[in-house]
Amino acid sequence: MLTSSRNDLESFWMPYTANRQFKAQPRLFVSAKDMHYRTSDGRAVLDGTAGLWCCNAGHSRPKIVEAVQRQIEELDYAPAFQMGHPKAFELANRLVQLTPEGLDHVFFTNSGSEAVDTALKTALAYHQARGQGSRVRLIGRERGYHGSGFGGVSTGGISSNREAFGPLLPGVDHLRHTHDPNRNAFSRGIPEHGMEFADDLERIVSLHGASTIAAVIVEPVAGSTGVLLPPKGYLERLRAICDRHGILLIFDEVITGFGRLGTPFAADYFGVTPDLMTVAKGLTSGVVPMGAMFVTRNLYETFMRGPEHLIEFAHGYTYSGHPVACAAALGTLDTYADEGLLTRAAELEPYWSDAAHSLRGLPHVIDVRNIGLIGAIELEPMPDAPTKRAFPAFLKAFENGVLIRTAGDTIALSPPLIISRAQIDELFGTLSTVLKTLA
Ligand code: PXG
Repeated sequence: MLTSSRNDLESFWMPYTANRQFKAQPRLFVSAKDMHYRTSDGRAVLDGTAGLWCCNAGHSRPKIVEAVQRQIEELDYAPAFQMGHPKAFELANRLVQLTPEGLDHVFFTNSGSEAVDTALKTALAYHQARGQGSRVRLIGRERGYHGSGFGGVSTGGISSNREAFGPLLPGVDHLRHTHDPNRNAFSRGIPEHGMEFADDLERIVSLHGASTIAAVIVEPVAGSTGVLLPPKGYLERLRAICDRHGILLIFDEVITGFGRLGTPFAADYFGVTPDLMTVAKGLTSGVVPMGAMFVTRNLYETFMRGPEHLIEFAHGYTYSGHPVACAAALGTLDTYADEGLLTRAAELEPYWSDAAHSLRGLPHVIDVRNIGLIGAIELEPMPDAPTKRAFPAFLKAFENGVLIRTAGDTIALSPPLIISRAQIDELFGTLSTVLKTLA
């Protein structure tokens, strides 16, 4: 039995966690069902964040649980290289029915970080295969998050994730982020102002030359740095500039994929189709680690031109398309289909938006923004102590039975897509109580 004494917690070096602070005052979940976690001291906690933006179908859902249990008994593992198993092909076929038109080939990974590194490598290798090997630059965006691999950290734009790790990948440049609270505070849905931020790409092309640029990677909606929305027309403009200059556009849909915005993918929501798309999280509703990269037929076929006995793309993972992950993903897709979850956020969006914006006017609230089933409440930072205001809100909400996330001084909400209206009320009701008590 795990207790909360300091010694029991010492060995595990926790990811993206203030280890000493956590271990002095631990918070442990021991079970979960549907919309709730249960803590080690027996309290139910409403999941306002779908775990880490991943449990889109809710927790311990029967079809997913059964699929995983059955799969482990039937086929625990099959070699991923030079061998296959039926569920990987079945899943690939199911997924490309769901993805935006044109994205019809899929490469499996085990996480979002791996999906991103896979996409960046694919972009480079694609240009090389077409005789445009000078296209080696990768363009990311300030405040972007693309996971923790070197590719994702290099194209990502979070200084605290970058500064300890040396020069990272060479030849990377960044667009400015699109968060502009002076013009867009308290937007409902897509903000009006800032389409012109996309023109940063033209400036980067002018600076380096289009013939040196392989790809641009952006999150359609940036999650990790506090929910940064694309202004009206921004993604369309980015797409047009990429087309003009032969640059590949990569959408990192690790957070936005699988119904978060009320459409299967953000590409559907915005009507902009990238050349490559990365997903993870909602692919298995967080049950088994899995990620994926989707590419267009043209991109895939470019790799398929050499001698047939040679490996076309020297890349992959021991667990690419792991049978248990594939089973979890198939059970997840069934659950999404049975319950209409990939479009449910669209039905709930007006209610969700009203609930979120009801927090306007509470102490320290300087912005509220929302899209699909994502909400963000930005708090005014304490003078000289950024991030210190929001974290106590996380702790107090947890004490009051609600799980939220904080990114800097922004509270981010992204519940499972099965949330009820009454639970939306509970989530924002608790948050409102908490905000009134903050220093
Ligand atoms: N891309 C994006 C857009 C992400 O949001 C990753 C890649 C990396 O995925 P993996 O599976 O390697 O972790 C992510 C992950 C948060 C939070 O609270 C966000 C993520 C992970 C943990 C916390 O914002 N995103």
